[in-house]
Amino acid sequence: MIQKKPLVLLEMNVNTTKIYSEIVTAFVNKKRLLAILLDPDKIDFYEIKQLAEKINLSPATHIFIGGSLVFSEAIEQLIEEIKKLIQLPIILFPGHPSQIVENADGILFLNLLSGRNPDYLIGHQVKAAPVLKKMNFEVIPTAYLLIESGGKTAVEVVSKTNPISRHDSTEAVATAQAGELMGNKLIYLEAGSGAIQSVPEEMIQKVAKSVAIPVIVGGGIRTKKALDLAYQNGATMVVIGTAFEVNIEFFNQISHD
Ligand code: 1GP
Repeated sequence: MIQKKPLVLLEMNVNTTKIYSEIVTAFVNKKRLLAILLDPDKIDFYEIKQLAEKINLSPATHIFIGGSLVFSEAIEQLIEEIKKLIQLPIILFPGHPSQIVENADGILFLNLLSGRNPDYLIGHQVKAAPVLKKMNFEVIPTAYLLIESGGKTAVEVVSKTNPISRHDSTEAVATAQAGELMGNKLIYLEAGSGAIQSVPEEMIQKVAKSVAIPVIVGGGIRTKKALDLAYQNGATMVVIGTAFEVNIEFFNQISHD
């Protein structure tokens, strides 16, 4: 006999694809999405108001929260403060299952497919899954591909994985396609936070053409030109963190076309 799902579970599944639906709409309509990455370790809580004002005046569409080393209390507190000042969707971009907190709007459920470390392919996901199933927020499975960027990045060190060579678009395409076929809903091409070189244009273009799901590009984007090129080559969303941390006036440079 087929058991009926309790109503409460059905209700939990309603409205849990809003963030992804909006990303797909942008993908279909070739609209540009911009996520600002906030790392609780690097943010001065006294300057949040000024930061929020800049974000509210910028073309930013999403806030990503995460970092390689931060703990959940700091993340929860940062989200609480930001929610008072900014209306944008807040998405967890976790480096570890311990960074999952309930007051975000959603989470990128990352699968580090460029690497061969089982912890980042399935271990952390197994730890996180029971926690996420109890939470009523959106979980977006994301194929996460680390791309060589001219130096060792925090993701490389923490995950103990090798990035895909920046000259090997064939490997990047095959990995992205495997990610799509495994059921991931997004491809994230990551050069690493503070990367010396961002993901090569040609690689973005080849990957974006090879899959039917939106591509996110991040890491080392510091100029309006690099931002525009990422979109022109097929990125639906670009993620920027360091450029704003180093120079808050960078918001002014990207605010007007
Ligand atoms: C890192 O892709 C993001 O995960 C953003 O990188 O800090 O270099 O902008 P940056």
